[in-house]
Amino acid sequence: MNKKIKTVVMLCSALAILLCGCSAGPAGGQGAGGAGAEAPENAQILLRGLGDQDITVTLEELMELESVTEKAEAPRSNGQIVSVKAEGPLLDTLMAKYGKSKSDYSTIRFYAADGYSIAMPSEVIEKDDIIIAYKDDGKWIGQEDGPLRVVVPGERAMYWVRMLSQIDFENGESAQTPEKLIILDTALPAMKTKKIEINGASVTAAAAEQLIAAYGDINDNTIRNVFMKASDGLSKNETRDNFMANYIRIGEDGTLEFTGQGLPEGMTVQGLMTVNYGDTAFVSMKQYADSLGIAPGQEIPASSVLRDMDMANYEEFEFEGIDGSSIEIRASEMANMSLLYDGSSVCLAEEGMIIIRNLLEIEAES
Ligand SMILES: Nc1nc2c(c(=O)[nH]1)N[C@H]1C(S)=C(S)[C@@H](COP(=O)(O)O)O[C@H]1N2
Ligand SMILES: [Mo]
Repeated sequence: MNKKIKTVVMLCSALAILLCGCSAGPAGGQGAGGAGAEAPENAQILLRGLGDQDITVTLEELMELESVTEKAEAPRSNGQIVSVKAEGPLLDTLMAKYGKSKSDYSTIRFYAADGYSIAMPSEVIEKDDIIIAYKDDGKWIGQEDGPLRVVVPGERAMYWVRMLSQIDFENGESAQTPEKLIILDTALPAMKTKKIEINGASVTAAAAEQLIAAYGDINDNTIRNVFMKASDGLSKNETRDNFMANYIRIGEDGTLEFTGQGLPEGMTVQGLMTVNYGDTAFVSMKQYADSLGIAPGQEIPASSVLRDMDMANYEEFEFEGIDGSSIEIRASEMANMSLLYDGSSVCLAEEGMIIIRNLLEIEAES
């Protein structure tokens, strides 16, 4: 047999084995055979708030549930695309095993082994398939992303929690109607700030806990969640503990960011606009003006600020400056009042005349 013919024969038999493997033999690749086919050991998640007791669910138990396989893509905050072919049970299927459904809860919070966590709001919970994926493209999900990853097709990648370790099922908390609004553009510069290291850079920041100690009820332990919004429309619900342990970074131009040493980057809130803590709300007028496309120096009607901060239902307000000067204004007299943000400070003005400089707070009178 010459060399050429020998090669052809070898190719033919290889092909025969391949064909045979495909049609009759054991499935290659992801099944019993292929590389990396071993299921990860000791993979499990903790479920809290689903029953009276915490529940541990192992990978084996997840694999016994009916699974789905869905291709999904989502943009990261940096514009890159995360793309997966997720395989695993739906959260619905897992919850049904314990006699519960997603509609029993207003918030579902996912935690990961690297300290990342995110609360999924009811709009997202209701409409979307939430997959507890154990495989991506037919392969077990590696350590960096798994062994379990949440995948929510059609939703932003921040909900796609890698290294899933725990799920908390929560009820009842949403942002309260504020009684008091603190103007961060005035409050923060007057606070003791710190230099903290973030990603190797030293930045100026105020401890969230100090901000709350100064303006909110720090001892109110009924408050479990803190609500944040950014000027780009992002809204976040953080546990009180997590909020308190972190910082509000103050950029050179007054831009705010919720951040902290050791806080996973995906949990930072850039362009922080509002914070709701119990019945105290905080607003960055810089960020608020940005979100509306209002240039510095332009008047913003006081009534629209109050409406946007969900404070339109009160009859009277007290406006107070950082120097203690104050004025009471009835809702019916609000038409001539406006807030002026000049790029650094905020004033209260009546028909363009400044009444209070460095406005610190607006309190609803009852
Ligand atoms: N465990 C964990 N999961 C996480 C994050 C994280 O920091 N830790 N970041 C989230 C954010 S903000 C994004 S945009 C996506 C990024 O997906 P990728 O890590 O596959 O690139 O993961 C999400 N899941
Ligand atoms: Mo992100």
